[in-house]
Amino acid sequence: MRRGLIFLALAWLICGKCFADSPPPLVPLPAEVVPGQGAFPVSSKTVIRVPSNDAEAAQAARYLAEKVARTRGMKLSVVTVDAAALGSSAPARAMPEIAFLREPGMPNEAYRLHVASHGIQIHATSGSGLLYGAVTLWQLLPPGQGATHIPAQTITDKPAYPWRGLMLDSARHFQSPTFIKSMLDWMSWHKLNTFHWHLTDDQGWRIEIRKYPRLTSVGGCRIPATATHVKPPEYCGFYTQSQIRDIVAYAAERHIQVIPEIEMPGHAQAAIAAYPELGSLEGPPPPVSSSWGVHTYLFNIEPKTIDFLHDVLTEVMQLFPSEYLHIGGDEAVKDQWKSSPSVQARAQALGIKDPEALQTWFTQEMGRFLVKHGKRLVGWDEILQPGVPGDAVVMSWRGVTGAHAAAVAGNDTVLSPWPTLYFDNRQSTRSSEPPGRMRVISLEDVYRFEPRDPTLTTEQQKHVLGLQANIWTEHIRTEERVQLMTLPRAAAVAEVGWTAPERKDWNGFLQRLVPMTERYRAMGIPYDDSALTAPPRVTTDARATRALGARRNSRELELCSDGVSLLLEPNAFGTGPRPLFALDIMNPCWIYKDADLSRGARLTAGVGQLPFNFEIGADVQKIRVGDARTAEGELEVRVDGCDGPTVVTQPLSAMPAGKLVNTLRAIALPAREGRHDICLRFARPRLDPMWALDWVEIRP
Ligand code: TNX
Repeated sequence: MRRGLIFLALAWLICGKCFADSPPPLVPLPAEVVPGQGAFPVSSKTVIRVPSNDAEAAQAARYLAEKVARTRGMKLSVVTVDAAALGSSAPARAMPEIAFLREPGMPNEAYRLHVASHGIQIHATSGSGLLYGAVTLWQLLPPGQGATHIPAQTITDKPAYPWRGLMLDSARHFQSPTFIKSMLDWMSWHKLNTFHWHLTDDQGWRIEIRKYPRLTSVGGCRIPATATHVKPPEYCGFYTQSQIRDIVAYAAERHIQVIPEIEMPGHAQAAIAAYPELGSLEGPPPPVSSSWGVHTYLFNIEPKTIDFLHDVLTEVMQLFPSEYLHIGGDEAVKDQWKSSPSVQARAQALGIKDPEALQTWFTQEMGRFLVKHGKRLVGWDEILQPGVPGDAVVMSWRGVTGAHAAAVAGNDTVLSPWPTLYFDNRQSTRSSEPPGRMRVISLEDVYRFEPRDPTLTTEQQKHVLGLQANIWTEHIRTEERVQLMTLPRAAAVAEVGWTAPERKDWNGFLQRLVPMTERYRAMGIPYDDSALTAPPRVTTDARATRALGARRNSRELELCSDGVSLLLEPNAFGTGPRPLFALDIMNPCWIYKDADLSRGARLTAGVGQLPFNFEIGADVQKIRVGDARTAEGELEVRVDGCDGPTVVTQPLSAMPAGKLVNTLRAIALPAREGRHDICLRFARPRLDPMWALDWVEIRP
């Protein structure tokens, strides 16, 4: 399969004309490609001409030149000329050249790229159109070295949706400004135009607010949770206002709008840790959280707190020119509001009876403030309640029903539904997948996501602005892993958002992705190649299971249940390799399939510990704990199912200091005829920490 793809790609590159049926090396697929006669020679002598006094055209030209230098080793020069001279005399010039030209009347972001043997012209009305023409032209040049030809053709192109984005969570884990810029750059290669930046959450406040320095000096640091006895160093990070301005300018050069998200009234624990008077309950202030999940801390609704939030938004608005500003609004469980006498009193004074209506009041309050400053409010789909501001944009994450309801109600909406567009889900079952959620959301799953809702009227459909994928980073600790989780799935998001649905074609996309991944490699950007390599092993197939061998890591075992199944790395505070535990935190229990017990067997296992740092509300009651008979608990082994009596129970001892995985003493399994599934779980004395299996080996 892979070889086939590479062959096709090579064939196209070498002989564009003879393989007229093979797809152009473009992602996303343009609206229309019409082949022409001949080819345009590109060499280091090729000149790019832009009209004088057209800064955006110059920017697009420099972008093209810089990309070609990186992936083709050629330095094209950019020359400005009088606009009138540019269009008319181009074909007559001695040297073939590339020209950027403004043409009135084209839709926003649209462009036309005309490649002929004597010259290339990129026409657009908008600056974004000029840039996208440059991106397409760059993609027509295969990565490699030196002079080459581009087959003659005319590409007429425009996007299906105006909102094609990615959300990055920089609160749970922090990424450097350099990384953010590199992400903006590769977003631009895909014609993605919206970067939604999740900057505040329970676990960290990451944007400098001059008026409230404690937001970052206190709210920007947390002490990570750990199961080891070593006291962990603080985890800190925030973006200064000057770094943010620099990032926003870098994005603007790539025609990417940056939409900041400041979470309220929930996901506010870091802010409340910094300024306890913002909280809803009396008592000692909380720490910046080191847990994941849904927290209970909500901002109170005192006028002073509203003023504080207005102040914060004022500074935020000065940094981000985008017309949109995201105020979160998700997962605001109302326990604290319900039990706070002062919140209740204030709600009563406002004439608001129930806590849900109170959140709507909160949203309206912020919406009014933003409108006054020429901005539009964006919120997660929880904001969609009677009374939601009419110009608010609803981001549908609990499936697509929020988007439907918003469009029907006349609100603009953006699709980012769990689980398909949640890139904290792994993309294959391969053992090399980084930590995250265990549900598999493959490249194909993302590609097949269909934003069009046929049950909406044409008028209502106009409210669907587009889509974005969300990269939540609870479990995505490093920048490299952000890349691995995002690419190439972001390419699928780009095509779903850009290409008209009737032109979408999974197999064609996979072929066009091959040159795209060559660009990733040429630019030094890591990506996940699971979709481009052999299909993963299917562990339910008995033969495949046996092929795993006697020793299997936890990803190769089956989980007994799928409550909240995660791939988790322990927090370790050195630089060495860390194990990766696959487990259901609601029920840590694994099945080793198909073990030969006919002559009895020896079971050995490597075990480790993880902190239980999950805020899951009342669900915590469902977790079985307190069933241990010894101080640290026992590993319980059962045969054929997890409900029967244990065949062996192995007491556990405390983890040796400095170790992340401990090998248990071998356990003898009694002889039984044939092959059996072995169930392994831990009897545990307490919720935190959790025992986890790293690997299991069963041999006769
Ligand atoms: C839900 S999606 C959240 C986030 C989490 C995400 C993944 C949404 C609006 N809220 O706070 O990071 O699930 O765990």
